[in-house]
Amino acid sequence: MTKEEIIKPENLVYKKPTLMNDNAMHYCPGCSHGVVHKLIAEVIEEMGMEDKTVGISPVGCAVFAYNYLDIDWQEAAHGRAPAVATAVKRLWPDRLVFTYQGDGDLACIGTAETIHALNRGENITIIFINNAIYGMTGGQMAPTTLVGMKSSTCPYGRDVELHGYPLKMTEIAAQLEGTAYVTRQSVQSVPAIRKAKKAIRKAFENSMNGKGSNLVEIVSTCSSGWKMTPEKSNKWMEEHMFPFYPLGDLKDKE
Ligand SMILES: Cc1ncc(C[n+]2csc(CCOP(=O)(O)OP(=O)(O)O)c2C)c(N)n1
Ligand code: SF4
Repeated sequence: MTKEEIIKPENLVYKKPTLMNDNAMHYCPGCSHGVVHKLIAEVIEEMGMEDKTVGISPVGCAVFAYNYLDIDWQEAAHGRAPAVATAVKRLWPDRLVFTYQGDGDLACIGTAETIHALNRGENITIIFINNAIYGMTGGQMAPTTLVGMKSSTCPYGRDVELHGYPLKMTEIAAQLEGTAYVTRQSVQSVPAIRKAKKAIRKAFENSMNGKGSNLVEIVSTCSSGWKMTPEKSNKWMEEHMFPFYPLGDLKDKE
């Protein structure tokens, strides 16, 4: 096929979501953030919510999410995204409101905001990128760091005696009365990416249908923080993260 034939609209099988602009992403090669951004853009477009979506961006590597997706954004202070999302959704009930947060943002400094927004049943979606480390600030231990996993602040591995156990925020969320849909997904393979997209769509639809709070955890890699190649990171995640953070729906009120 010639290049001209390939770019004919009838031969097009894939294109970048129109909501994703041409800004070059600052994420490291192999980082899960870029894939999840794309899924969010696709779902918003498919729902026809391009002009009615407000994303609440975090502090962490995804702090610049607003540079890549052409929707309305509000930046929140570290961990406070669910509180900001609560205000935005209550003021604008017709908007699709979601937060986008890493595990340091959501499960450490923002634990209280996360639990209370979910428990209140705010009609929002929380997208939770769990790469088990503080990516942006140099790979420090996070609440979700696995037992034995090395980080810059636990170079001999997380030790339960010293650092306690990893926090399973998604399991906690599933116990809360206010949550409608709670799921754990990943984006390391094409089938996983498809499932994650379906989960985001369901969560966004619930948010618009007044069903309550929704949490979509994406078990992710951080090749820079983990000091591994992107390929090895994916394998390591499958071998070590998935047994502790098993994938699948934890709660679906339907
Ligand atoms: C109030 C406050 N405390 C601490 C920081 C420093 N800080 C910036 S990003 C970050 C951790 C981010 O980790 P995570 O949420 O897991 O996201 P990732 O970078 O891994 O995507 C920290 C502690 C800050 N910016 N503001
Ligand atoms: S440091 Fe980790 S989370 Fe941050 S962009 Fe790089 S791979 Fe992604």
